[in-house]
Amino acid sequence: MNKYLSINEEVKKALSEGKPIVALESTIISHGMPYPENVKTALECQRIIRENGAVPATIAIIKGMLKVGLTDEEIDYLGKSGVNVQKTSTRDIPYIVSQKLDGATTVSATSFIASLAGIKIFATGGIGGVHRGAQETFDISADLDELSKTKMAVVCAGAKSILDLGLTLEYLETKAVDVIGYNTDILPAFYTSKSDFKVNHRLNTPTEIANLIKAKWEMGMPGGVLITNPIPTEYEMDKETIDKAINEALAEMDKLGIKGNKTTPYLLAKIKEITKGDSLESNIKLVYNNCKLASQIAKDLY
Ligand code: PSU
Ligand code: MN
Repeated sequence: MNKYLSINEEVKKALSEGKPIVALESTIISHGMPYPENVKTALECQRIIRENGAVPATIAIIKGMLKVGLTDEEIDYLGKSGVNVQKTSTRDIPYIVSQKLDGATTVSATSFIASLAGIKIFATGGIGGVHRGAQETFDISADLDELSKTKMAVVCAGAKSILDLGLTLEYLETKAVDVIGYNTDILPAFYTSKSDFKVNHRLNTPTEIANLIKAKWEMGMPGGVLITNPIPTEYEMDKETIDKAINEALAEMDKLGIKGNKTTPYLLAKIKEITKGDSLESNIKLVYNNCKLASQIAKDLY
């Protein structure tokens, strides 16, 4: 066993018995949502995964240990600490580990740690991508490169238009990461079920998705697969309202000069403020929907 890795008993047992496991990230807890909704959502995600026949493995770094499966107390601690816990992307892992610090892991760092533990699939809300204006700033999330290197199937609700969706798709093609639409031809845009872009391939059942993932890995291809799952239409936001909120938030961010890894958390909080909490409600519902789909796919992966 990797001396940096600490896997809880439930996940260890599931790994040894070949039971389906679904990983969950922790930046969504500390930086993605306010307290106490963040903690409530994280616990409910675990419940939904169990209800759908899989074992949840929420991932973070605690006192320098790569933790696979957190206690409720650890989840509460990350939720309460919020942005005071270091947002940890893959590049930050060696620093956090060697300094024995706590880190909330992003999609990239969570994928890396989950795959060390032998987990194959991971549910989240939204992944990072190519930011608008990346031609100037080079701001491209490490989530995309991690997907090209690490064997992890990531279930998300597409990408928000705080990102440049067209460039995000191009980047993923360059990196040989397939973008699957679950029951849709259109790339979902997180708060809304549709965008102006198409996914690469549409698949209509969890089993077909699992078969694609298995085919990729059984052929020895490196990297993961991105599964985009549209927010259920009853929970989606009005396109005009959310576009306006996103543009307002982006303009405010430019004015304040916010850059780098503070961008995504700032925009999420600002959009929530502008929409008076509606965006948070949609965000929570789409995460639950992704936990369910990831569990269904997981059952065919193991
Ligand atoms: N999108 C969300 N909620 C989140 C994130 C993205 O709707 O919490 C987090 C995820 O952890 C993701 C990270 O991996 O932000 C991407 O950050 P960056 O853009 O700095 O790479
Ligand atoms: Mn970035």
